[in-house]
Amino acid sequence: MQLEPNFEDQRLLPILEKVRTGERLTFEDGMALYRSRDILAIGHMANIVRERLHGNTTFFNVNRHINPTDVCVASCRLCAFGKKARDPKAYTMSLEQVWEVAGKGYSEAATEFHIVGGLHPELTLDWFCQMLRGLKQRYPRVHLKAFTMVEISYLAQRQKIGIRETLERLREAGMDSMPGGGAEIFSERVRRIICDHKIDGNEWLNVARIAHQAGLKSNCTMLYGHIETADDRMDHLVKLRSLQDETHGFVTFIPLAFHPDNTPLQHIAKTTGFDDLKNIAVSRLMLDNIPHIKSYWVMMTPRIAQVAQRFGADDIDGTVVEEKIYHDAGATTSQSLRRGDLLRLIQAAGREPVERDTLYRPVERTETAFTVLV
Ligand code: V47
Repeated sequence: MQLEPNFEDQRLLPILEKVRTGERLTFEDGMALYRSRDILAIGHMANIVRERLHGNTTFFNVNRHINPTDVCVASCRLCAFGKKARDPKAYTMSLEQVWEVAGKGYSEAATEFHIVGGLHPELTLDWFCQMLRGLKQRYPRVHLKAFTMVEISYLAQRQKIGIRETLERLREAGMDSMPGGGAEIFSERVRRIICDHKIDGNEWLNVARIAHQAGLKSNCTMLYGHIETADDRMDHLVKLRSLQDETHGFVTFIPLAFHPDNTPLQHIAKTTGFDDLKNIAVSRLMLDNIPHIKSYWVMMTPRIAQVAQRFGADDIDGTVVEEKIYHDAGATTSQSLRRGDLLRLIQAAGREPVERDTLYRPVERTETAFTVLV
């Protein structure tokens, strides 16, 4: 029996009809969703799609973030993490430190290292290849999800070789897939203000396209809650959807709320729970060809990330262990959650937790070991 929802915003009813029949939503539909305050109606529709795709499952993983350096040649106004090399607070790990840090700080074996960092003017492609090789040697069963499209473009430019060759060399050294960061928002007007030193939106999409064509999977993100408009958000989502029609290489979309503290944009108010849930729901409804929507607990707080599991999200990210990018920007969440904490959050939301590897294969775990079930 299908329950008839009681929509406060009757203008959303034609969208409900499309959701029910699986018809693709248009840019204008997306704008109607962003304009509406009927969060329960929007969440209800996103939940229909989420349950159609993933039933009652919520995915999580046991992962560790590694940020080899915060030295960055760019000075993006959105960022509190990047530092100039001369800054006494800046750090760059040695290869040995990266390999050592990778093994620290969690009680259960991680299945994924999430590796991103600043655009360091001296670390070479060869250094990063050595880093990956050393990680694979020491942790052969751990998936290396490494380098944003922005880092790839910078490494290629410094090495004076193409994107494809840069990716091939990193892949040969052990890179298994790529995270979704650095996309920010594709609008050039906004990028000029929040991240004018970064590659433009087209180049981000172009690197993603080349990576996918080379057989690499990646995630994608959108940074919201700064100076962008609803039009900018919709434009970003529709561009990701178009590329995905072409390549099918995106695995997960992660909406990222801007954290203003310690950035030159710290006068901007933080996003609210309402906005965070709406972005999860709207992205689930618009990105009909991207399999997973992640509510990243570090950014949203565990509480909102949990509720998001009923507003379109099917993933809550992982144990993380050591998070720097959001914590430098004033995040008050803890740096790490234990596997048991994630299980409790998911179960309390009435969802069934499934531990996954990076590519969403289920993981079975005993006290000391894990097996990826293919
Ligand atoms: O690339 C930087 C953003 C990203 C700030 O792929 C900021 O599974 C908010 O991409 N406030 C890093 N955001 C995080 C990221 C990510 C996280 C979890 C999972 C995955 C995945 C990817 O955070 C950066 C940038 O887009 N960022 N500074 C800030 N002040």
